[in-house]
Amino acid sequence: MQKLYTNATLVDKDEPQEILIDNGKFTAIGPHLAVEAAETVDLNGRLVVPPYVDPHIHLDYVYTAMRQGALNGTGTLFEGIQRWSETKAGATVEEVKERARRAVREEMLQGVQYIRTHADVTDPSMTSLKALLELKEELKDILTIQIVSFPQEGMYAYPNGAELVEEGLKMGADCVGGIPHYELAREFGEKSVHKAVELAVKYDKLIDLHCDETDDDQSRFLELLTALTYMEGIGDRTTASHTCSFGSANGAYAFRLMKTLIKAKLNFISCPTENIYLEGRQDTYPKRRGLTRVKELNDAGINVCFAQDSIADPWYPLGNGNLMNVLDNGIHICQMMSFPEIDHALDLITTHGAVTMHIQDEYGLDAGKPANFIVLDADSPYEAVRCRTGVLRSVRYGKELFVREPAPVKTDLAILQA
Ligand code: 17E
Ligand code: FE2
Repeated sequence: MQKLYTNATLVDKDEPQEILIDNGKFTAIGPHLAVEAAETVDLNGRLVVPPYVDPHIHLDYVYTAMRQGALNGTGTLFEGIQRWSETKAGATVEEVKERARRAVREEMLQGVQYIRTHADVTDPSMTSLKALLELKEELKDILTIQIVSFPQEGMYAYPNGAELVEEGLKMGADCVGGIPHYELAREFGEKSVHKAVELAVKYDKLIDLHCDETDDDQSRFLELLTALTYMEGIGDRTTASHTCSFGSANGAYAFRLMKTLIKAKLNFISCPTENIYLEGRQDTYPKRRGLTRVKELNDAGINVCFAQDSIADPWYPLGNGNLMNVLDNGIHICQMMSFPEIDHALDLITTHGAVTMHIQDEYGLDAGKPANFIVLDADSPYEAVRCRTGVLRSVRYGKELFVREPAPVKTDLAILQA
């Protein structure tokens, strides 16, 4: 059955556009399609963009921040890992799924249709991974989920960590994870990066490492990850998450590494709300922001995107799956607010995330691709970002996942009326 959306505003198009959908796919997009569809929806000039992508979240950790013993008093990454380690025992597949479902609901109701989640595999029972694999299968028609086999407590710092990561890949995880800056010595961090690349090649998986999530400017695992994946020809299938230390690196070092990052086509994920909160904790004043060089990476044409990372877990007490909030924080912290940057800011939570997830062939508003999109309550990208606008509609394979009416306001005051 054909369905036609009319009066859509699209990024970089001056005229209102029509969007024709048939059989779950976009069949045509243009100003005057001159077709009679079985059903027509007037979008009243609202902005249509591809769905939000959250390429980095820990769905197995969500809503555990208030648990007995989980409180992170120092607000540091390392205490977060310790508190998680002390409180993670005893989880069941059903309990993890229950929490993950709640987070998925929050994210989806704010326009997310693509999620890459980490699953902690430093747990011989593999409870997190089992839960998230089941959830991925259950939701596959309405939400794309990728799973990272992630050794939260280290490939080598945790007994058999590397074997557990490999086991996770055999069980069906999509990406190899790692956390080199958490290993007990630099040499083990390096060994874990080598191992991650070796496993990715062996099992034909993507790579997404928690890499250099520290203010220590001597933490330089990004350099090794880039070199190894470049030499294997899999840089574009590789993601460096966090890379906070790159924000503390000296200019001469960054200048040189930047060249290799471009050659390797590496992807970057920054989690602005978490890292502005977790980093800078050993600084007095001046206090560093703790984020990687998002602006400079983006200016160099390197693929960089933003992600939520946490919803109420031992690392971060807030978070609600609202990628617009993450974006708003990110562009402030990274000083990406020239008018052209604001006009393109939505890329950081849409198309750039899709490139990171390596799903660009099926993602975007193009004829022939799945008819997945969201409608924002704004008539331009600038207004959407300025007003941190909400999502009015989320469409997946041509079907409405939800429609939200803007809440009515009662007032007699002329000044408050449009
Ligand atoms: N685990 C980690 O290593 N780093 C983080 N930012 C979170 C979990 C949220
Ligand atoms: Fe993370």
